[in-house]
Amino acid sequence: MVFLGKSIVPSGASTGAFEALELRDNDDKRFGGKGVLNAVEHVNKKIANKIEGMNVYDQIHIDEELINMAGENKTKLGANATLGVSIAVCKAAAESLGLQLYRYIGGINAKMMPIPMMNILNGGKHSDNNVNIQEFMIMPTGATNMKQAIQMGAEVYQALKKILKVNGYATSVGDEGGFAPDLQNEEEAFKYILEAIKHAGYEPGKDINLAIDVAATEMFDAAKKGNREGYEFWKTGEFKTTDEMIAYLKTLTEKYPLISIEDGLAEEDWEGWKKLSDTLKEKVMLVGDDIFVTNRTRFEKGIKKGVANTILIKPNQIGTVTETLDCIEVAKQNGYKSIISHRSGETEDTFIADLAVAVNGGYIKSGAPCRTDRVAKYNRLLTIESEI
Ligand code: 2PG
Ligand code: MG
Repeated sequence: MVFLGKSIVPSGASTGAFEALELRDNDDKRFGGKGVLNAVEHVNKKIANKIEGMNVYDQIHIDEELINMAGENKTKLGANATLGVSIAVCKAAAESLGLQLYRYIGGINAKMMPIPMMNILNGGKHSDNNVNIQEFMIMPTGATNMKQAIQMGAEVYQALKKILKVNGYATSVGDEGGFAPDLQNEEEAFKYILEAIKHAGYEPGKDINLAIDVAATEMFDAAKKGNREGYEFWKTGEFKTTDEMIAYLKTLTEKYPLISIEDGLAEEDWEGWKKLSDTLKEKVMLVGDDIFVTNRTRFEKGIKKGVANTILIKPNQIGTVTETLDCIEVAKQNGYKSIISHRSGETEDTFIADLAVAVNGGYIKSGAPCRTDRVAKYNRLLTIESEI
């Protein structure tokens, strides 16, 4: 019998400098240089030659071959090539056993539905508006199950649409399906989201909490372009030093029911991250995305330094299922939380939904309850919930 495993890999707009290489052709005549013929050829030739005939259940050794062949940062093959194969192997294995993917990966202990972190207002690199913070998310922490969580999220999302409209703002959406209006400032985003929560009949801070992804590496890079070291809110021009950023983020946690801050500082601002962690680690989830890039070595460095308390898990930042699972394992062993995450450039592939349940991860970030690429993951979670 032949069993098929198929996967599609995502791509990010605000990528960390330390992510594994996403191989693009850079041929200006095709897709503006974004073509992936070379990566596809690596899958069909080099990788196929190597792994054909290997045991599909031996994910670790197949991934080991991919890691060895791809070299440092997966530059020889592209992490898009290796991840596509790695996930396809995993899916084919599950399929051949007649098991759902989450059950194959997680075994009999896969049982915990993650809390969705729904990005309902987009800024930063994910939109062309004037909002500097990249993501404003709602977390339906008061929901007792996924069905209720999705309902709460969708109701708040629709309420936010009405409120923005009434206030004369655009309700077109950004990369992750959240609204992308031009606002007076970031605080207005919080204000309207809180209004939307109440309008939908929920209590902020009780039924629903807030999370942000500052994506501060983008701000750090913007400041650097102007020969300054610190953080430039590049869409509106304000500048903050690391200490000022920490103070700013602290203020936000005092003013709003904010329970999670991702990338509050830049990917190489380790000292700043340490200070930020000492200031807020006990109070909120401090999520490392660009600083850790789902890379065990960088993550372990952070753990040693006492940086952050949560890791964002994006399989395509590292390029194999095994390395992704390793990071989640390291997080568990060190008392860090994991958030399984999509990318701003997503597809209909729902691997991350199964992964989140398989590892009892606790959290998933998959955008707004809008646009099929985002909703597909939430729908998959609803299906999984009905099974378990
Ligand atoms: C992030 C992600 C996903 P991107 O920064 O966390 O929300 O965005 O894929 O653009 O890196
Ligand atoms: Mg991020």
